[in-house]
Amino acid sequence: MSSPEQWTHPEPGGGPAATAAQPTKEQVLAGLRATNEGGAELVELLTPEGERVANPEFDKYVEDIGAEELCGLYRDMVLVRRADREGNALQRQGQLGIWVPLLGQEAAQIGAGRALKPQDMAFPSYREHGVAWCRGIRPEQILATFRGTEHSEWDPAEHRFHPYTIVIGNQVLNATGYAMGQRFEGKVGHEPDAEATMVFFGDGATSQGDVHEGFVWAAVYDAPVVFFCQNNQWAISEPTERQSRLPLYQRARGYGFPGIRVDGNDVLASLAVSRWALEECRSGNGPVLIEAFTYRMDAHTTSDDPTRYRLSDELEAWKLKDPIERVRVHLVRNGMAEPEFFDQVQLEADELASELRAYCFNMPDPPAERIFSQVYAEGNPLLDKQRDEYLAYLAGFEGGAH
Ligand SMILES: Cc1ncc(C[n+]2csc(CCOP(=O)(O)OP(=O)(O)O)c2C)c(N)n1
Ligand SMILES: [Mg+2]
Repeated sequence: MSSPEQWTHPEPGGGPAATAAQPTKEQVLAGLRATNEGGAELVELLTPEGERVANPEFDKYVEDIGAEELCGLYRDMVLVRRADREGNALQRQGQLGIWVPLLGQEAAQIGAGRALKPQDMAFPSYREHGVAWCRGIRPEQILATFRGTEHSEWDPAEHRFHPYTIVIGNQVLNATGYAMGQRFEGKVGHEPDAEATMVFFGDGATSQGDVHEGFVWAAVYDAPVVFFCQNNQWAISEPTERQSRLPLYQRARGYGFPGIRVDGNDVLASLAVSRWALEECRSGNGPVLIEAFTYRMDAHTTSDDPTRYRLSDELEAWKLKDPIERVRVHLVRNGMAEPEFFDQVQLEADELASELRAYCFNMPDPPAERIFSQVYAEGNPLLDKQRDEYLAYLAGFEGGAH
């Protein structure tokens, strides 16, 4: 549906606003840009008040979403939020080394995750617990990464979901290379088996060279990759408006592929736009950049204290745009779900939380020698020596080496 013309030539009259609002004098002096408004270009199908708004371009991508399917998306979001809150609590209880909260980004992730087909490949950063859920990964399988006992507890090939990447932006290169491979191997353009790749990264990651390089390579090789940027307004303590002079999705124009901004707190819009973008890629029209405009409602990680750098009224304003609440209101107002449904989901969330806790408390400590045994595929004399020394050292303690 997209043509290069559409994206590379500005519309008469200036086209989409370069910035969502005029910066104030103070912002100009501080070098800030007003990118923190959603702007008129935002694709939204469900308002924060739970009203369904018609969208001639994107409605057709969610035609199949009736009451039952919307209830399913609601359930997904409630369950991943609950697992996320439990992960946070487990870190506070000393069970995990760190936790990276997804709070507030449920709609962006569930919409994108449910748009993926089994044959597609996904590359997450470290906050994509919602996408992991959609790829059939149990929340328990995420714990080990944050306990520091496994690099990844799932088989990336089986789930078509790469291990978490902590190095900012790096997965964009991996995903672009993977998508180039999909094209070279002829996996693009032949329905119903055509494949695409989707890669997840943050607003801050767009300042990394890896992301720029990924965009360039994907563009010149027409790689079937959807770049899914969750603009949660913050890169740790750095606000988005300090990182870009224009809304992030507009950067795509410079690379020659479509960029689109979606309300990342609207699960329906995220699903519709992601389906469109993946379809573009599977049929050979990739790549596509999606900017999901959302908000990180919790700290960057459990090691961070956001009260040091942002005001609480910002969080209060975003609470009114809560991704789960708007779906609940919509379901209730339109008689699409009975009170029993909400009770049932609540019950399921409680069960999930208690299973997650029990699993975490019973996780075995890996043997100390594994630090050495998984470095090289074959033996290494220097490492063997270090291992022997270390195990002898541990054996000197009461209880010995584990
Ligand atoms: C290459 C690299 N540089 C710096 C860091 C430290 N770091 C960890 S998270 C982060 C901010 C990322 O922000 P964003 O891309 O917006 O993602 P978010 O955490 O908001 O989801 C930084 C700078 C890192 N992990 N990797
Ligand atoms: Mg961010």
